[in-house]
Amino acid sequence: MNNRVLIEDKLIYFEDIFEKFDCIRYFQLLINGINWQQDEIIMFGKKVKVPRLTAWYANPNVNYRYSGLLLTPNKWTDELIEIKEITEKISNHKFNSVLLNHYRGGSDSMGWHSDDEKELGKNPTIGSVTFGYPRRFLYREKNNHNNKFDIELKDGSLLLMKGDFQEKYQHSVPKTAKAVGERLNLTFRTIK
Ligand SMILES: O=C(O)CCC(=O)C(=O)O
Repeated sequence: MNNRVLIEDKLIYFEDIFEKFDCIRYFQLLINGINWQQDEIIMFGKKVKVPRLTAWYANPNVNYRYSGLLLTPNKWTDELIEIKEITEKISNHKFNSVLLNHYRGGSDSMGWHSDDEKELGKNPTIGSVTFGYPRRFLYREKNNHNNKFDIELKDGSLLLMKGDFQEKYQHSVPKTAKAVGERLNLTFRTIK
């Protein structure tokens, strides 16, 4: 397993935390077994569909609020618990929830944001696991948008965001015109 520090104490990238065989197995189990939904949010007074599929799995009564949506938890599946335990071991942190994103192709995306909701507390540790087709993950300083970086998140990788990363930086997964395959992303979180 290779690990690369992108910003000291804030952003660490681990390549190949899962074997190829497990990447394929988890990808199939998650695509078919997760209760995917496409939420609608209000933007500039209009209802718009979120440009990806999402799902929220968590311990009982662990709800999550973002973009005006209240997510109530699905029950953990066996494979999500396995992936969570591997992520916990590497990050040395316990998680009680996961937000899943399914990018069906290049026009599915995630806009600029920080995971800084109150429920996550100060300096949250978030473990972001990728299965499937690699996509570019961009991050930029909140105070200086020209200070922008990117990293390609590969199949079977873990990106650990911690310390004041959410306070100081924003991140996004932009649309792409390239012919890309499907990608699943799991962000393990600890709701207070
Ligand atoms: O898909 C990704 O790599 C990013 C996901 C993300 O930013 C989020 O769930 O908040």
